[in-house]
Amino acid sequence: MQIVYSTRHSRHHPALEFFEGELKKFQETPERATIVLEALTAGQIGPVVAPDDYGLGPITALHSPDYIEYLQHAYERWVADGGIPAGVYPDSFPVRRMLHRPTKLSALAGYYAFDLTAIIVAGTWEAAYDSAQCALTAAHTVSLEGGAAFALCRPPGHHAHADLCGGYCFLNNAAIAANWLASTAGRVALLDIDFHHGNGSQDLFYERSDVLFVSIHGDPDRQFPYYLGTADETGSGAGLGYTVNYPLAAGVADEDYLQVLRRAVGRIAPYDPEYVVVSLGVDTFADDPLGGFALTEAAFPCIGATIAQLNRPTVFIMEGGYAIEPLGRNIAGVLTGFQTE
Ligand code: Q9C
Ligand code: ZN
Repeated sequence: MQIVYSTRHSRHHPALEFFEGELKKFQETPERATIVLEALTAGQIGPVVAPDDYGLGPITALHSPDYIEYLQHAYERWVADGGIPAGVYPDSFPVRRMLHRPTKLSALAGYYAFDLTAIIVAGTWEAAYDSAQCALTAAHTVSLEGGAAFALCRPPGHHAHADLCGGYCFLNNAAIAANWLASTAGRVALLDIDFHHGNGSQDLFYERSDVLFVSIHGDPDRQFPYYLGTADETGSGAGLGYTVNYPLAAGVADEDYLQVLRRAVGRIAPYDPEYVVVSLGVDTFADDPLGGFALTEAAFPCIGATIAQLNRPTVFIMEGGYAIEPLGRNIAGVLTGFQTE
């Protein structure tokens, strides 16, 4: 299958993030993408191509123009305002009834974010833009040729809302691809198997029936993103019944996880989607520093094979996975399992 990769991801490289009460090394590193690229190349998964440029249209179809304008210029304005060169960090958040949109950059940063991990550096916009273009290129290929493609997206996307960054995400690559496919197809299924709930994707499609959102993730009562992702969130309005969440307790291992995945796939099949988009995070792996499940390496090919049973044109979008050394093997495992099914 085609692999879409842009070298410009490396322009997004914040040094530090606030983690469990301390400033720690930023975990969503450029190395993540290069290690996956190496594993996919070594495993001969398919040809590697650079993304085509679909412009801003498919991005602003989901993200608000003021948010996009903010992302494009935040860093230069921050530095001009006397901010530290390390990156744009929010200082406050407009929670609940606090609604004013301020001009001071550290406050505007909080206005457009829901946590402290979506740090904007000089090259963040270019990296996020290309990440979205990788997703669109993979979607376009699959719409022309069928089969499957893998977008090696970095930064990831599934936590990003229409006008909110967070969880290392700026532009919602999977949602942008799903929305683009849905504009010509009647039905698209977005299956999110990152360890964390895809809060941004859920919110973007919550009132729509043309994109079925199905997510398996750590129970948000204990796990990031905490404030969304419970089983009783099922969509609203025209979208009622088109959001399906499977929150799981910590410690879930291969057999139990695969059983839930089969149930999720069984939920997608009768929807009869023309395309499947997969938010592919492998932070479900036992040793992941940000995950809480107990999946072994052997689970990942089974995950790919289970998704293949839908037998639909499928776009894989890279999301999380922070155990660096096994990251490439685990992504390659899913794609190989899918291909050999
Ligand atoms: N102590 C993705 O996998 N920090 N994002 C959680 C928990 C944010 C993960 C802190 C984790 C975001 C795409
Ligand atoms: Zn994740």
